[in-house]
Amino acid sequence: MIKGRKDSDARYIKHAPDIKIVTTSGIRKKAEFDNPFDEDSSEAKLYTAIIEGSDETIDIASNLLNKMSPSEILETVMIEALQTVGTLYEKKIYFLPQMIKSANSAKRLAKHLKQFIAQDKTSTKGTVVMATVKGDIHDIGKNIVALMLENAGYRVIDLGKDVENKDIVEAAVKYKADIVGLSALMTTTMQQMGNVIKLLKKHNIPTIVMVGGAAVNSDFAKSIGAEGYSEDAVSAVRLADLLIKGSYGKAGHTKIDD
Ligand code: B12
Repeated sequence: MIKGRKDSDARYIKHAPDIKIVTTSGIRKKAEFDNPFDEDSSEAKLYTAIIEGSDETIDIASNLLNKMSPSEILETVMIEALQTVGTLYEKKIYFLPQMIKSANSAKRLAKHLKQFIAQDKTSTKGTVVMATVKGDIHDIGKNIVALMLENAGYRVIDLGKDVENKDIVEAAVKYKADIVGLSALMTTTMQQMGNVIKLLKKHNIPTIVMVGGAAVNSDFAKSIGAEGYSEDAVSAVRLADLLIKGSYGKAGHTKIDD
C-alpha cells in the first residue's frame, strides 16, 4: 500500500485504523474498545468515528446537535474518545499513525463545531494569552479552552503550540494579559510551565497564570507557583472568572531576556 510512494506516510496514516492488530495467537482483528454511550446512539457512533479517525464525524455530529450543544459534544464525546485513543496507544494497540488519524478527525470536528458556538464580542472580561508550552505539540485541549474563554467574553490571544517561554512572556507584555493560560500534555513538557512562571517573575510581570492539560494536576500547579489549575474547559472559564476578580495591575515591561 505504501512502499516506494512519495505520499507513503500520508497514505499510511489515512489507512491506519484499517490495519489489523495481530494477536499473540496470530489472528488479525480490528482494535476493540468499550463504548460508554448507548448502543446505536449518535454519541456512540461519534465516539467510534473519532477513535477510528473517520471522515464521517461532522455528519454524525450534525445529527447530535439536535440534542446536545456543540460544547457538550466536545466536552463529553470528543474528550472521552481521545482518552480511549490514549489508552489504546498506551496498550500498544494503537501506534502514532492511528493516534494522528484520530487527532486529525477530532481537530476537524472541533473546527466545524466552533462556528455554532455563539461568541459574545460586545464585552471583554479581560485578556488571556494562551499557549501550549515549548516541546509540546498537543493543542486540541488548549484550542477548546481558548474557544470557551472567547465564548465567555474574554479576548484570547492564542500563540499556538510548542511556544518558546520567551514568546509567551513577550506576548503577556504586548497584549497586557490579565491571565496567561498554559497547556501541557506530557510529563516531559509540563516543567516548562514552571520556567514560564519564573521568567514572568524575573521580569516582574504581574500576570496571573493558570495551567491545565492531561499531565498537570492541582498539586503540580501549586508547586510551580501557578495561581490556578482546572481540569477541563468549562471549569477553566469559571477559574478565569474567579482569578480575574482578584486581578491587580497589568503587564508593563517591554523587553524580555531569557
Ligand atoms: C491526540 C494526541 C496526540 C496528537 C496531538 C494532536 C494535536 N494537534 O493536539 C498527536 C498524534 C500529534 C500526538 C503526538 C504525540 N503524543 Co500524544 N496524545 C494524544 C491523546 C490521544 C489525546 C490528547 C487530547 O487531545 N485530548 C483531548 C483534549 C480535549 O484534552 P486535554 O488536552 O487534556 O485538554 C482538556 C483539559 O486538560 C483542559 N486543559 C487543557 N489545556 C489547558 C490549559 C489551561 C490553562 C486550562 C485551565 C485547562 C486546560 O481543558 C481541555 C478541554 O477540556 C493523548 C492521550 C490522553 N489521554 O491525553 C496522547 C498523549 C498526550 N500523547 C502522548 C505522547 C507520548 C505523544 C508523542 C510523544 C508520541 C510520539 N512517540 O511521538 C507525541 C508528542 C510529540 C510532541 N512533541 O508533543 C502521551 C503523553 C505521555 C506523558 N504522560 O508524557 C499521551 C498521554 C498518550 C499516552 N497515553 O501515552 N498525540
